Amino acid sequence: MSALRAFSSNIAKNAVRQAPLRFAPAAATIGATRAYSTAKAKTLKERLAEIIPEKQAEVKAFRKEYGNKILGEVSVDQAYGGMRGIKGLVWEGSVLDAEEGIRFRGLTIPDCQKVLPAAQGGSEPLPESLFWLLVTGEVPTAEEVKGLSAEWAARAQIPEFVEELIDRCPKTLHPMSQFSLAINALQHESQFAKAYNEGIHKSKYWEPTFEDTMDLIAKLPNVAARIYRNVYKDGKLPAIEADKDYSYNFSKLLGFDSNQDFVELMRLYLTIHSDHEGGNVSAHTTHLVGSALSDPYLSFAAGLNGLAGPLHGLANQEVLRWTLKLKETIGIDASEEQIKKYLWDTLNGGQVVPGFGHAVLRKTDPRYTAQREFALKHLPDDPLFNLVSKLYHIIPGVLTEHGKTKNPWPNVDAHSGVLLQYYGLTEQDYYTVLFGVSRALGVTSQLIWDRALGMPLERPKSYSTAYLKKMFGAN
Ligand code: CMX
Repeated sequence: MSALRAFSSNIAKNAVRQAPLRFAPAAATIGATRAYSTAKAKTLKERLAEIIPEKQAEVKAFRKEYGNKILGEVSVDQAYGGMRGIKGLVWEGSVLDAEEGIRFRGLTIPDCQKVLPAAQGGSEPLPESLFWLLVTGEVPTAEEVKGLSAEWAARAQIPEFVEELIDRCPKTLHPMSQFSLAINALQHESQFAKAYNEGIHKSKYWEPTFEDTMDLIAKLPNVAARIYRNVYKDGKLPAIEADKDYSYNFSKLLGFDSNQDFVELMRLYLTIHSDHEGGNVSAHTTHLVGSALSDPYLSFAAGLNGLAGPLHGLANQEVLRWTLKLKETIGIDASEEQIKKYLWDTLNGGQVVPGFGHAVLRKTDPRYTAQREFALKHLPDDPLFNLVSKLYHIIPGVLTEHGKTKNPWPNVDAHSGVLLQYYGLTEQDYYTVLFGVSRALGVTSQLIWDRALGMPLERPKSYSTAYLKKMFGAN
């Protein structure tokens, strides 16, 4: 029997998250019906193997009829201006609307909080369920998510030489550099690289890409937590628990599992930082490098290096540094006037206010709002959260008056630090590593589709200024 999986907000409202219900997000690009059976839950790979031929046929038919339609023109300013607004990428997992923010396979963050399976006793979505959604376009059942948690736990161990490599890094090497180094070293295990060397047929590329992706994601907590323990603690790590979810295990490796609220924060954090369509630096880089058929480890490591930039993921570290400096300089109870002066000093010093502005968004980032709501629920009286709230009410006005930024509203990075501080994860240089663990879910799920859809080598055209001038007859 076939079950209609049309998503509607009405269904979402009534969704029982632990029940085996299926919803197809409105914007999902995968077929609208799916055989429903009570048989044993399929693994993600089994489900994907069913979906891929349908999607390949859908894309082929779409391109046949609409392949020559025009997406847009490109101006000289856009070529010099970071390619803002140029429509030239396909990204299946999520689409970003400038006003509304991100939708994962058609679902907003509040939708995800309603319909994606949570942990027993918890209320935030499990990142495993988000990964399933990103890869398949379908809301998984609780049973399917449990299977994925178990699979990741089973694949979590990292080779000894990678442990030694991390252990040999000086504590002064930035955690993101250590992270990138370790992911490059994990490439030793790549099934895609091995299969390619052995002459795998291109129609099968997606399979070792999927295996690498699953291994990579599974191993991230052991890599990331080892860096944390080495740099900030005694270097000793506990073992992963085979029957626990990804976020619990990651929290345990970091040393924060005794606080259920922290584990819930990790589930929310790892879910909402995962994907932000394809044009942002980490996503685009991973996709670009993958287009050369570099395996998922090499591709993701390249994306991480972009995430480590202060205008991208590193901003979450910068926000906390900036906020703590403000607190130190003018006090946590500073008046609105004092805060405004501090802001103008930052702007007049030729620096950006970290955590505010966005290349695409033009409203408050819903990822900021989700974290704010978490804070209102779990730490409403925390003095630093109250300062962040105060800044939320003051900064957009000052940035608007400053008149440069196209978006004066906060982005995701403006809120994460204060939550982590509250639970005792105070080492802000480490924050981008957490972002990176989450970002792996989004960028690697796209890599699977890149290979399944036969995406070619990416190679846009460039010109020199001299050539452009000649093109338009400029002096
Ligand atoms: N503070 C001060 N000035 C800002 C600003 C901010 N928060 N945001 C933008 N501006 C300035 C830009 O630097 C630029 O100035 P110039 O014309 O002198 O070069 C001008 O406003 C126009 O920029 P824009 O078109 O609004 O923004 P961009 O698309 O160029 O850049 C971003 C977007 C995120 C890099 C920018 O808003 C910024 O630097 N924000 C602070 C850093 C930050 O929070 N980054 C994290 C983003 C989310 C993420 O990727 O994780």
